[in-house]
Amino acid sequence: KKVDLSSRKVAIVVASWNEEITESLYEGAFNALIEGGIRKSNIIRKDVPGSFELSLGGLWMAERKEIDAVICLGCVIQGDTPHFDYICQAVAYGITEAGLKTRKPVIFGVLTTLNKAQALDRAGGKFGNKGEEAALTAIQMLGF
Ligand code: RBF
Repeated sequence: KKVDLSSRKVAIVVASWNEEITESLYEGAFNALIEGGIRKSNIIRKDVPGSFELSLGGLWMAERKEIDAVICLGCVIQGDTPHFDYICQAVAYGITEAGLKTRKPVIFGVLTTLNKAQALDRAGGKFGNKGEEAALTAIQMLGF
């Protein structure tokens, strides 16, 4: 049974770091939301500089009364990021906290890969599109 999501509003917060990859994640997420019955006019995009800022950007969007779910998209590449573990841990924790604080689904759509090739494989490549998966997760949670 399909839930009616036509009046639900979803925010997508996109990190600009590794933009080529996060744009693909965004496309995947956007298309999956439309496919799932979310209206184009009910999808609100916001950009933040890097994945680290997804925590606060995601929280700000989740705090908005009209927003029902938030999808956070980013890409942290280990080879380029000496403090990879800190950023990944911080954003995982921050996104968890944003969801629990606001009692809304705040979805973790952050790629954490060893290199760019692995990221491309997961952003519309041979392992699918994790942005799309994040959107399907949001849709499932909206139907909870
Ligand atoms: N942000 C990302 O989303 N992905 C990255 O791979 C990434 N690498 C970074 C590497 C360094 C050395 C620094 C200083 C920042 C990096 N950031 C990355 C940005 C980070 O998420 C955040 O925007 C900045 O640290 C400012 O808070």
